[in-house]
Amino acid sequence: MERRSFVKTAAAMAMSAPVAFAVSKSRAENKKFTIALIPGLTTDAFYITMRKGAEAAAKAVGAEIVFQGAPDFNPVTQVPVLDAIIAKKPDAILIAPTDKDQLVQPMKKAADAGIPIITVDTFIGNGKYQTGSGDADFPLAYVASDNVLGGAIAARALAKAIGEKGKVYVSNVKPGISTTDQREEGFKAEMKKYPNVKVLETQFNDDDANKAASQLQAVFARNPDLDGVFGANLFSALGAANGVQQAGQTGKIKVAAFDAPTSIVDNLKSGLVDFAIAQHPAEIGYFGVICAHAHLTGNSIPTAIGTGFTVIDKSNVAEAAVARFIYSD
Ligand code: T6T
Repeated sequence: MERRSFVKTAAAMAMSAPVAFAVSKSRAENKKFTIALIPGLTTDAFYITMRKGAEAAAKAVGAEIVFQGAPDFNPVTQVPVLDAIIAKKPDAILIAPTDKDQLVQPMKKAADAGIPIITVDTFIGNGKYQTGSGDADFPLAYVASDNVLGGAIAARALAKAIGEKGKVYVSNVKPGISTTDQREEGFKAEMKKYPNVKVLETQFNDDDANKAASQLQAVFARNPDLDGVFGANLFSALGAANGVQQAGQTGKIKVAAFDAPTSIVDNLKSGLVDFAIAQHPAEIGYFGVICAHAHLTGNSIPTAIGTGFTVIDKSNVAEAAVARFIYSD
């Protein structure tokens, strides 16, 4: 008798529990969440394209995106933007932290305020989240390109372009940015496989294309036998290519570009740039929002999502399936 009533109660609970869960879950699913997206900087075609992907996902799940960032790629200007966003209490924050270390404490404030935080494009700490180790593992997920692989792809293609021998260097932004650090790491590791290619000292340009152009000319002045340059992000590549053109070396100094702004089309066609490694920033924005929304509606999410690359050169730049990865302005 006792046993029967226990079974009955347990059965009744089992019946009612999913109903209660379904009600609260569907309430969460029906809520219009506000998801903030803080880019590395606002005027970069890479982040403009990421925003489009984020907006597309937000439309699909009925969320709202607040896009707010700084005018330059710099923790000093990004942290006040983050603080202002935290004060607005969005339901979740997607952020491309502009420094691996300097953004840890400012982002922790968001996590401590109960705002779920996901990093897109760049990471903090070592990029391994939810491990229970270190002080920078609190973001829920990292959605980005595999930047070590991207650097290795650049090295292989540049080595091929220069006949696997000669002098090259990396035009990079500044140390401390996870993405560009990893690209340089992947590039140098892969170049070790080409014993006849010498990698000269890296030139840091602070994300300033003009500086990257002058540096190209200075490196060329010191090394008239310079064969190639790897521009490790959009402004580094654009600047390095301009430097090659200003030095009258188009086609002679090979340019490997990371990122694919619209100007890349003309640069590939004219032979100023040999190939561009396009990231898929719209995918990063899209899946960043999907992750945030999944978490907010009670679903588990992966701690890392890798998005792809498309290598664009003169031979395929006109193909629609390739050209769709050129960034929006
Ligand atoms: O290359 C992208 C991005 O991945 C990197 O973190 C910073 O620079 C860009 O935004 C291009 O300018």
